[in-house]
Amino acid sequence: MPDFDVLKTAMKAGKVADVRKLVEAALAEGVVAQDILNKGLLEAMGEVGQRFKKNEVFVPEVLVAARAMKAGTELLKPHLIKAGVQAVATAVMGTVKGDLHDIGKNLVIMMLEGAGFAVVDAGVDVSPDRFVALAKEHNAKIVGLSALLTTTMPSMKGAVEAIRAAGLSSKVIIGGAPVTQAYCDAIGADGYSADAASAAELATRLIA
Ligand code: B1M
Repeated sequence: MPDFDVLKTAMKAGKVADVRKLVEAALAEGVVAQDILNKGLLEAMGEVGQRFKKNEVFVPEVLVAARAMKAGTELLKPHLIKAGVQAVATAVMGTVKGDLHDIGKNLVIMMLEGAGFAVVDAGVDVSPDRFVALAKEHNAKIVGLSALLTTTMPSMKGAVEAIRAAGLSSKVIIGGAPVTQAYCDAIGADGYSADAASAAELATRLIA
C-alpha cells in the first residue's frame, strides 16, 4: 500500500522531481494508475483548491502544485488510457473575444483538470463562433468563459446566445473579476463562480 500522504505533500509543495519519483515507484509496485490519480494527485489538488478559496494559499502556490500535478498525470496517462479510464466530461475553456487576460482562465483549467475533466484550452480572444465550433467538435458538457474587462463582458452574452442558437446542450459557466451572479442571470448563462476552485465545483454539480 503506497503512502499517498507523501505523494500529496510533495504535490502540494510543487516538488516535480519527487512527484515523478513517487508516481514511478507506485506504478512499479503495481498500484493502479487510477488510485494514484484519485487518492494522490486529485485529492492533493482538491485540498489546494479549498485552501486557495479560503485565501490560505495564493496564485503562485496553485501554479506550482498544478505543475507538479501535470508531471504526475503525464506519467499516469498511458496507464489510464490502457485501462480505459475516461475523464468525467469534456470542458472547453477560454477567455472571451477582445480579452487577452489568461491567468485566471489557466487557474480554472487546472482546477477543472484536478476535478477530473478533460479540458480543451480555447486560449484567449475567443469568438462566440469559435466556442460553438470547439464545443461541437469535442462534445463539451461544459463551456467556460472568462472575462477580465468590462468592455469584453458583452462577448459572454454573444457566446451564450451562439451556443443556444446552435442547439448545443453544453452548460455555460462564466467568471472573471468584473463578472457577477446578476450578470450571469441577465445573460442566461448556467452558472457563475467567483474563483477557480468554485468553478470546478460548479461544473461538477452541473454535469451530475
Ligand atoms: Co489588465 N486589466 N489590461 N493586463 N490586468 C485589469 C483586469 C484591470 C482591472 C487593471 C486596472 O485597471 N486596475 C483593468 C480592467 C478594468 C476594467 O475593465 N474594469 C485592465 C486593463 C484596463 C487592461 C488593458 C486595457 C490595459 C491597456 O492596455 N490600457 C489591457 C487589455 C488587453 C486585452 O485584454 N485586450 C490589459 C492588459 C494586461 C496585461 C497583458 C498586461 C496583463 C495580462 C497578462 C495575462 O493574463 N497573461 C494584465 C494583468 C496581469 C492585469 C491585472 C493586473 C491582473 C489580472 C490577473 O491575472 N489577476 C488586472 C488588475 C488586477 O486584477 N489587480 C488587470 C489574477 C487572476 C488569478 O485573477 O483573472 O480575476 P482573475 O481570475 C480569478 C477569478 O476572477 C476567477 O478565478 C480566478 C482565480 O480564482 N475566474 C473565473 C476567472 N475566470 C473565471 C471563469 C470562471 C470562473 C471563475 O468560469 C468559467
